[in-house]
Amino acid sequence: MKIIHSDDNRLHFPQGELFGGELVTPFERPSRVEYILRRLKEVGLTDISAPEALDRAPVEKIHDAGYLDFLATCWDEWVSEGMKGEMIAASWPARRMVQKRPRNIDGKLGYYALAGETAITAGTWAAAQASCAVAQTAQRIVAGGARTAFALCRPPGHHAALDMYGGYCFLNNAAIAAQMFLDQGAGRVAVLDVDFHHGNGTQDIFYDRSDVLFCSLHGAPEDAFPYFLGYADETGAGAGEGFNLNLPMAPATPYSVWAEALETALARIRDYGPDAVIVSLGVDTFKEDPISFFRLESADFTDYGARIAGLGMPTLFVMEGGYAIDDIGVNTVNVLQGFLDA
Ligand code: SP5
Ligand code: ZN
Repeated sequence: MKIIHSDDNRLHFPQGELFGGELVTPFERPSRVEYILRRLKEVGLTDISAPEALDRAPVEKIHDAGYLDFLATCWDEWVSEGMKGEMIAASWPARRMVQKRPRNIDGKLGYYALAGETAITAGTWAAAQASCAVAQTAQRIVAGGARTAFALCRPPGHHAALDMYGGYCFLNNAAIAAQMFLDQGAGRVAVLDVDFHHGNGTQDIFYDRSDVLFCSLHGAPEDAFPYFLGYADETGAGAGEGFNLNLPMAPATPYSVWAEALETALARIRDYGPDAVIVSLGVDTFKEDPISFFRLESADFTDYGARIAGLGMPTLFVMEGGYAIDDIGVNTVNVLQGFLDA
């Protein structure tokens, strides 16, 4: 299987993530990619290449122009305002406040942030664009007739919405890839989000559309980030009614229960009959993940990779989360091997 990866992911590595009232080394860090690459090579998945240049057109269909301009210019503006640290949002347009973009850089930061844990640094925009190019290049491989491809994206994307970053995400790589399939002539695309966290960005982007089915398995919003989206009663709106499936699950959910939810999602995807499936592949469902609460074991990742293969559909894997770094390589590659060996 072809694997796409960019060293430019390293350009995004903030020193601080706001966690428990402290600034800690971010869970979402460059070594995640190194561990995955090492494991890919160990098992002989060595068809790894760099991405082609970013195509801006599908990015502009998924994200707001003002938001993209903000991402491109915010660091320079922050520095020129005399700020000393990394960009971390601290003020939001909360309930009963005005949803207007301020002129002040600190205000703009809160306007475009959906969470405060994610810092922006000098290299963030370059890394986010490289990550998106990785997804785009892998998308073209699947669109060109390959059974599958793996976009080893970093930073991840599924929390990024039309005009919001956060949850370590800036550009919604999976959503942009879905848009590309449609622009190239696909009638329907399914996004299967198996990251521990709800893919709020992807859901929001396609919520009122029927040409993209979004199915997500995740920690219940009462208990898990992003907290403010991901309930089971969010089923789509307008033309998109019935094309959003949320399967939230409780703390300590074991694989037996998770796999049942996966079968529910797979049945919905079969029924939908998409031309392609995009898997938002987060392995933070692992029992040792430091910020998540499901109980999957490494062998379970192989098992569910095979179940996804059972769809028999062209499948693009797009890397999202996973923070148990010692095991991230094995768990990620197990999904791919489970798929390939099915
Ligand atoms: C792509 C992705 O996986 N993003 C996840 C972003 C999560 N950010 C907020 C984490 C808050 C974690 N609080 C967990 C407490 C654990 N004891
Ligand atoms: Zn996650």
